Amino acid sequence: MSADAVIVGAGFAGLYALYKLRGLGLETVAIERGEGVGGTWYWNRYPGARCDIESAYYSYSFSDELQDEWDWTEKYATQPEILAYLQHVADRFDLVRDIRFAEEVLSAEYDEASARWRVTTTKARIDCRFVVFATGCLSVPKSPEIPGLADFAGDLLRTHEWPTHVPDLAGRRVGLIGTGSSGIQVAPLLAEQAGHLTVFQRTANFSVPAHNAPLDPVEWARTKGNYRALRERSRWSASGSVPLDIEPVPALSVSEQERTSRYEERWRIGGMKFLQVFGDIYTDRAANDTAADFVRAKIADIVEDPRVARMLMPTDHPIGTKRICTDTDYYRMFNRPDVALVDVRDDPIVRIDVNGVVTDSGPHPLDVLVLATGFDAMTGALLKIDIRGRDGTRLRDHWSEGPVSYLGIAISGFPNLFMITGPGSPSVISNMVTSIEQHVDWIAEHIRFLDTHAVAASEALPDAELEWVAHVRDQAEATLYGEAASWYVGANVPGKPRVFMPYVGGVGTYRARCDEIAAEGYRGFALRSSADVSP
Ligand code: NA7
Repeated sequence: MSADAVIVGAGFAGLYALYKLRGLGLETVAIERGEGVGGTWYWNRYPGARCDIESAYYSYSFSDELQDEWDWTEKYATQPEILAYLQHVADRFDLVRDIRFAEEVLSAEYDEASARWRVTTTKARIDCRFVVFATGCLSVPKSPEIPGLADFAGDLLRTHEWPTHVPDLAGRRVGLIGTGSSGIQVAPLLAEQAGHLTVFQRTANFSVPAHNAPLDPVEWARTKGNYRALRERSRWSASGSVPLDIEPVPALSVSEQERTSRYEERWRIGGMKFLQVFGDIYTDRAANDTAADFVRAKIADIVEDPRVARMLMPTDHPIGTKRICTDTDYYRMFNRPDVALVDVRDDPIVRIDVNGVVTDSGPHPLDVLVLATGFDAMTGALLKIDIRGRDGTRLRDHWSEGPVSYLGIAISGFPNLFMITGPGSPSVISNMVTSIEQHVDWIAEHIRFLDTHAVAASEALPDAELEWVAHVRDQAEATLYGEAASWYVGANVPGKPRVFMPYVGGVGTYRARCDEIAAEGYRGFALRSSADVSP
């Protein structure tokens, strides 16, 4: 079959891309591995799964009608509510008819002569002009690399593909490996249901209380009344959400008392904006230490057993350089008599066997084992597909030393291929929905430009790509991000090249840069005329 454009994925990015490309009059088809829309929010159905960005902003802004008609119920929406929202969007804009579900893209190969892509899926071959990867940044799970996993005789559950029928946990011994956002969200709910919970922690993470609550109707009405202006502020902000209404002065420019009182105030409000309270948390280690010390002191206050509290205090990375978690009663959970913490740096996991997890100190018998061990972030989903560009160049080879791209959108040697929130763009450092809309809008405008200028193929120039990669690296090097062995640098996947992947210069700055490049007739792109292409 043939189409003008193939979109890979039907999560937030794929759905909007489908809406937008269809709006350009392109015959567009989306391929989705799941049996329904939703992407991340389709797969990650574990108890406690929620977004850590406020619902009011973790949602589309492209349609005033959609925005006006939808009401969120909580400050931070749960996975079922976000999934219901995406299903509503898919229905409302009649997107489903162009989505092929339960189908996976295996390869995409570019033909230079015709300037077209051949996309091979598990069910079909599609010949198309444009291919848009909306594959998500955290969609390919990472194996925990622990020997014996397959031997475990109990129930093995994974947060990223939580089953619809969950075994009853009442009275059972549950183990949890992984204390990133997923582990920290699921743990308190496992503790409530299980007979006993053992948390196996490798790296202690900083977590701030979410203080989730039902949305106050008066406040929600006020947000909706001012929605367009708030969205516009988000688009030009650093993070992609409405920033705090305070001057972000350096942390050490105020007295200790003032600093503590500002942290206290943010802790009471909760959420990821905790770190926005001062302007230099991400760039100055001494400033960062003040925030880290504050959170460590909170852990000491909340957790009754000083030994457990110490184990929970992160010491190996500056706060925020691994994605900060938001939680509901995570630290308090460790005061329960039926919850234990094992620090696997001190007491390493040796193997998993039929009965449970075996650490250096001995066996931990379990009935249920939950894995929340993370993802092959940002590049995993793209490199899983055999993508071959001009002259048969494989993306895997082009990226053998880490991902390189122009704007995180286009790749040299891969004409008419676009990534949504690819490595080199703000993506995971931002409110993803804001970034997704910006990328999709930019790509759609680019395609419109190609059509109105009789351009058959657009390709990032190698120099523009190198320059962009250097710029992304320079931005990161001006921050403390490099001090953490995080998934932002691929450190969680053995053998993955260590390259800092997201663009940390801010969503607004990035948007301005993209707009500037478009205004200059797509500087940095080679545009091949339709006249040069064999019909
Ligand atoms: P993360 O943040 O990558 O967390 C994965 C966790 O699993 C992390 O604590 C890891 O420790 C731990 N892990 C991974 N492998 C092992 C092994 N072998 N043994 C022990 N512990 C292990 O993934 P999440 O799903 O929680 O969150 C991903 C993003 O989704 C999040 O940032 C939000 O944006 C939403 P490590 O830190 O590597 O030592």
